[in-house]
Amino acid sequence: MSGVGSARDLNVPPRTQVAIIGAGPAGLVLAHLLHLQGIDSVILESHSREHCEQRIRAGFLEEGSASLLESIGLGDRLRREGLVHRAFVFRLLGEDHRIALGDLTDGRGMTIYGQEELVKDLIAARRATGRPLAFQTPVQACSQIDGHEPVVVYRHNDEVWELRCDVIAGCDGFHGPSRAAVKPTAYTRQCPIAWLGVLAAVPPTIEEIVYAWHNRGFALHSVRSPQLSRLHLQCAPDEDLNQWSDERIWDELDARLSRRDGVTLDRGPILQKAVIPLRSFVAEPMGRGRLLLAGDAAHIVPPTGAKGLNLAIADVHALSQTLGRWYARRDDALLEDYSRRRLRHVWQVERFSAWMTSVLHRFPQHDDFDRKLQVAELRHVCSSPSAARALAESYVGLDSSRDLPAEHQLVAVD
Ligand code: RFL
Ligand code: PHB
Repeated sequence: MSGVGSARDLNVPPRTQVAIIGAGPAGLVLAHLLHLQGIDSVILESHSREHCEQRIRAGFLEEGSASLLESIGLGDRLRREGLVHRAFVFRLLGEDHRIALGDLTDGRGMTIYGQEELVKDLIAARRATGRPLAFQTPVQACSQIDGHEPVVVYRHNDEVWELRCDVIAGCDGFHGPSRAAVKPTAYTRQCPIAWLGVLAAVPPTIEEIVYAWHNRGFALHSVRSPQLSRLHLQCAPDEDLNQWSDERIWDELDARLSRRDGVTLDRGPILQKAVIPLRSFVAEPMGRGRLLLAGDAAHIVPPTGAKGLNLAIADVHALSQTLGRWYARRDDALLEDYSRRRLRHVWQVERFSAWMTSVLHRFPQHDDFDRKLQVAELRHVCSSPSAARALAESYVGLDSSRDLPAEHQLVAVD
């Protein structure tokens, strides 16, 4: 059966103030920020709760993201269990160069807390509010976004339903349907490389986060908890995972992360492995009419800079402020300003993520000259205090363009 109305067994009403598509970090944090302002919302998510809570992805939170979560009552477990790192290492031809983030900034660092753990906290917080969060309700289309009452069409149990609202928040990730309704200009850069990402049940051998430049390709040593290591190897975008036994993965990590003193990694069971594409993407504008995009639905950064989750949180922080003002004044120009306000920061983060990606990886088109330039660039940022400071500021998220009011931002002149 198809119908206009609501899927009652899900507790989804036929109308709400803000219809949020996607229960990833963007959708869930936005819902909580709106709840605190007394704004009603419905979250529609295509997957099951278990699927959302088990998806291994990001894990690095900037201080700005962690303190926002804390300030809205979502930071208890994060502060208790998160691991704070105030430095990282560039391993260059087996030689370590430490970037002391804390000393180079105002004491800042990154909090390591698995995105899947954050999503569990966010879902529990949403449930506690009693407001609707519906799983297994894939959205098929967004319509009437240029009018006063846009409509979200979704499926549940082979039935099609409609949800009417004031505003739609497209928080449905890179592959979701909301961006198509906006019809933005897409700025894209597809990298000819990817990462083989691994989660291993072994305490991290190295205490610090290590980014290794190596002739065999890039490798990253990271952590998720005192018992879990997170490791990445540069690979081909069409890499066949069947060719990568656990032993081959550990051997390759040892080869690329090798130190002059010959210390190797402690090995343990590999719990999960996946090929992660490296791409850069920005949709401009980040919305149209009554449909606004946030998080991966609007932009993608290659994972090298650890920024995707932080951008998603910064977007929805700005979006919740925009919606708060819009409900007070009902001026649609405020909705248009959201995109202008965010894009300057988004492009700064794209710049930083593309830079990290370009200096650390071995690209198919690179010749020896390019490789020598990469080494020179890395030596420069490790030895010049001002270059190191600029890198540290971008890494911890002190971009000057973050949250500038729209009137202070550069707008392209046609
Ligand atoms: P998400 O997390 O993709 O959530 C979107 C949600 O929308 C749902 N959805 C739909 N729901 C209803 N109807 C539809 N038709 C729908 N289509 C999709 C999806 O099921 C999903 O639940 O996007 P969001 O919320 O914008 O969050 C973005 C982050 O997930 C992402 O940027 C980060 O994970 C990126 N990233 C990292 N970011 C960091 O800041 N630090 C890191 O260390 C970091 N490491 C990573 C990463 C991403 C990785 N990926 C994508 C493989 C490591 C990895 C491995
Ligand atoms: C990760 O732990 O997955 C990770 C860490 C640092 C990065 C990117 C990814 O820069």
